[in-house]
Amino acid sequence: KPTTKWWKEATVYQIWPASYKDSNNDGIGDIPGIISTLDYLSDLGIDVIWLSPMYDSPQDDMGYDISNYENVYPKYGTLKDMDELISQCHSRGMKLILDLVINHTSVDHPWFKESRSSKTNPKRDWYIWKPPRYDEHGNRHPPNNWSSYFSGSAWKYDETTDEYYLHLFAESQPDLNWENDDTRRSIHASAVEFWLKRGVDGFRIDTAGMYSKHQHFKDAPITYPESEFQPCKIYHQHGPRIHEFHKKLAELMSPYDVMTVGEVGHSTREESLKYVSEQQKEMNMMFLFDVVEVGSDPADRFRYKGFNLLDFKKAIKSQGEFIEGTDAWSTVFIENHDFPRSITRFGNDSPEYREISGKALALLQCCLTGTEFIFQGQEIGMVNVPRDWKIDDYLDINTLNYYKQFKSKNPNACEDQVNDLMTKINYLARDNARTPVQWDDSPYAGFSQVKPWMRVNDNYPEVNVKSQLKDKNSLLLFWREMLKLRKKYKDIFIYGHFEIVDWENPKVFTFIKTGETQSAYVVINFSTDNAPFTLPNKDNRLLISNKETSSDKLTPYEGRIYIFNN
Ligand code: TEU
Ligand code: CA
Repeated sequence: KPTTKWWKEATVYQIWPASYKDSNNDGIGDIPGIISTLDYLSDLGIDVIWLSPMYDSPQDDMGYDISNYENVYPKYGTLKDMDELISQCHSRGMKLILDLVINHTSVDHPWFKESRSSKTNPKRDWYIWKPPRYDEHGNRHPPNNWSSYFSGSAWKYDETTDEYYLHLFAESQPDLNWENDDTRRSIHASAVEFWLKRGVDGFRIDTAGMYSKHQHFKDAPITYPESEFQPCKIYHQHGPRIHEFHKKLAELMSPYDVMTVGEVGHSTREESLKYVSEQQKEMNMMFLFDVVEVGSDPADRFRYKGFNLLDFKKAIKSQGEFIEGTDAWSTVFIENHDFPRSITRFGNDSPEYREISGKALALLQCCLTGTEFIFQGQEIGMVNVPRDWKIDDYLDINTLNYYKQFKSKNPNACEDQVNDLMTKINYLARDNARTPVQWDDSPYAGFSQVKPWMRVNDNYPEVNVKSQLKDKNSLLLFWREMLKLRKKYKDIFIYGHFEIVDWENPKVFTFIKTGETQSAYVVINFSTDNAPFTLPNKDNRLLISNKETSSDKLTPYEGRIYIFNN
């Protein structure tokens, strides 16, 4: 039986500060904007806010390129605003966790500026520098064939010292060298302890499996023969010293009552347990990508194979089940800032089914074991941007690099090919999650009174907070109710045992959650057809449904929860 902890039972809400709420009408979200909505979040049932990077940054990768851990990006506010946010959260019984981005910094961080200045600079070894490789014609090449997650080589040549530095992400995000003791000590003091002392309640730990690189820096095996550069996860994910590094981070946090959730993405059960088993004393829980990557190729986010319910069931099962019978803990999430909107991907974003499929997903998510995470706008059913948006409407460096790479490899691409590319981008780009939150139906959706930094999704007149607060049948109020039920029946929903009943059914998802004395029998129709389903073979009562029907078939996207005694 799992031990109870506040962070296991918490509902966490992720805020993407640039797009959340603009208080001073400069078109960019900010911390005072967040503060102005804390009652809204508290009414929704939120216990913890996870704030995506609000640190000082040139914003090449939306703040995941940090130039100063100990200050706030001026357009978002000041340290004083952060103190206010922390105390306003606490006075409502809510908590605040920050994004801990310590695999890399920005090129603008003073540490990197020193490091790149000369080979003898004391901070040279704080980043990962390697000499060029030359071919038989004397042409210069990167030290190995590793590809960056954001397209192209993972190495950038720097003229000043005639060497390359490693950047697993953007060129402007050099990887820190965790092998160096001073580097680690400075990361601890600047990124971790500085904020713990200011009162934050924990961290979402970015790229938590990547700090320890294999030191041989060999060429990666060929995954895509047509490409010059190759995925290199095997040489930087779960590396030799990663658990030593995490144990130290956890030790720094141990005097405080904080929660940690690591972004790990992919790992085997055995590997996962090393990070999140309680006795390992590393992280409390982690994000695995089984569910958010259903249908896509983990090595290339824009290669998509399509959604089917069986894969989805498998992903939900495997992402949650690795903790069964252990002292570890897991997470439940179907959206974040790196993935497209869940209704578009797993539900149906046509006007007819948007709301009902959103409720089906809310119902599902609130039944699953682990700490619950909701991404801003998910609670009102924000969906992907319209297909007719042009490449200029997309702003994410990941999208734009991919587009540029396509254009340079296919200079003569015909219209159909470009259309195909735009269809993939529209479906899978991170930008889909990053449009301004739709607060009301005024111009710019009540996010701001001026034109926002990023285009607002065209559907804001139909999809917004204000109208849903007034409508007792709205998705927003359904979320509120589901979050309450999740806590009321927490031994079933938060801590219970999960069992899939109908693996082979391509339309309906049926599962049982077993609690201490009662269980839930959950049926959800993931299709646009009326679908037959079976009831539990025990006395039961309907706990909740996302639709007022009582037919013996499930209507499209209808979901129901029945309760029975064990
Ligand atoms: O993402 C790291 C990560 O694991 C990537 O695979 C991520 O899925 C990315 O979207 C690849 O397309 C984290 C942050 O969540 C992401 O926003 C940052 O861009 C990245 O780190 C670099 O800091
Ligand atoms: Ca602002």
